[in-house]
Amino acid sequence: MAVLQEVGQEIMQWSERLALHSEPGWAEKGQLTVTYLTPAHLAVADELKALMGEAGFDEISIDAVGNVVGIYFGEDRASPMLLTGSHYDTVRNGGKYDGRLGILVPIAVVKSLSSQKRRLPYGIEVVGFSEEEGQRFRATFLAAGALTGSFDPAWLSQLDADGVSMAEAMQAAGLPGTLSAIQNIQRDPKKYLGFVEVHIEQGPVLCEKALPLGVVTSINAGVRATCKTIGLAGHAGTTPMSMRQDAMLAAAEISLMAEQRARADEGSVATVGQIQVPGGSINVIPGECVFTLDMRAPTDPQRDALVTDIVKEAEVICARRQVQFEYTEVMRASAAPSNPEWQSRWERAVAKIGQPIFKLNSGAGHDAMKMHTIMPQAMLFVRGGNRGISHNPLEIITADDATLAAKAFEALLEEIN
Ligand code: HGY
Ligand code: MN
Ligand code: MN
Repeated sequence: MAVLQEVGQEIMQWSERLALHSEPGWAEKGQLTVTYLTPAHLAVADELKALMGEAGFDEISIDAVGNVVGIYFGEDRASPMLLTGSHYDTVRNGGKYDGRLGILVPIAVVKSLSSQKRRLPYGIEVVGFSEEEGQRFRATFLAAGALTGSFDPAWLSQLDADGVSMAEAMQAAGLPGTLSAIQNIQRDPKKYLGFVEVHIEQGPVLCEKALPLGVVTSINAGVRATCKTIGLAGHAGTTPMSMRQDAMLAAAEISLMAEQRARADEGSVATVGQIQVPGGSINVIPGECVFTLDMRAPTDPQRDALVTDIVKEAEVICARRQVQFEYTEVMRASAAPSNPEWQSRWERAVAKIGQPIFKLNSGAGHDAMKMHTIMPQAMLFVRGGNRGISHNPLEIITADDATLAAKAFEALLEEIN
């Protein structure tokens, strides 16, 4: 197989091309926000379709949940497929490489194969997953969920911040927006060799080790929840401190408790990413506070203990403050250990291109953890610059590391026999 020369520059250019599309209110500030089925999201899907066309894919389509699917057949169209890809939606004011790098690297490798008119004993199916971040709707891993048969029908009637249901958003985007159409795109694992995903590390380890690539051993388990504390709104000037049922202070105490509890474990994390006092006023004691909890750990039992302890202590805090506590779990994902054979294929591929083999687990969630539920999977991490910062516009990689990722992917293909 021809060695991919400096394809990294092209991948960086493609990343810039996708990053041209951002949502109003963010784009004007030069910030990247692309959430599920907005006009910016649809524009990115079109760009991915065009890139796959330029790369010589045999079949390109957009499926019932907005995934962009490119197929490059093997020697025989009936050959089994290697499934790969990542997501193209972003968090608010996110980075250009989270998810997208994992779509662009396999596109670059298929482009190289196609330009050599080379066919492998298996096909390659690249999926640009339309939704992984759970931003517009509380439906995380929605796209991978559709492919694995775990799309929750209740998601279709979920409303976004503007009161638009997911089904309406789908229909407005030209998608069927029906459960039957979504169930039709479930993948039959028997047709696939497995799932591999290239992704930026989104952490500081590879940067600190001065290594361009890392092989993922496992993806951490996670739970996300929306919470509400309900106290009693009151006059900020006349209500003595001893007579308050301050919903925001309860939430604040819960946040600090969650931080302390997560610190108590090796590898556990807990984050309050959103918090607000709906309809609050500067001179009113908050009667209500809504906030989110994101809790993760390397194993399911450690995660479950973290969640149980935080919820139990939150209830104690609220009882003491005479505040009600409401907790709604919106996402639960089990830890996803890499399939040993696919992990060792990545290790052999990294070694083959002359890079050190470094193994690490993933604190971030990925589409691979959903695909894990129906087929063997393993991931390759690419070093992030700026100490691996991510979910932040400072997220950055180098063209050289992107080239190495493409070469490792190409070498992985040679390991499949
Ligand atoms: O939150 C995560 O771990 C991923 O970036 N969606
Ligand atoms: Mn992300
Ligand atoms: Mn991601």
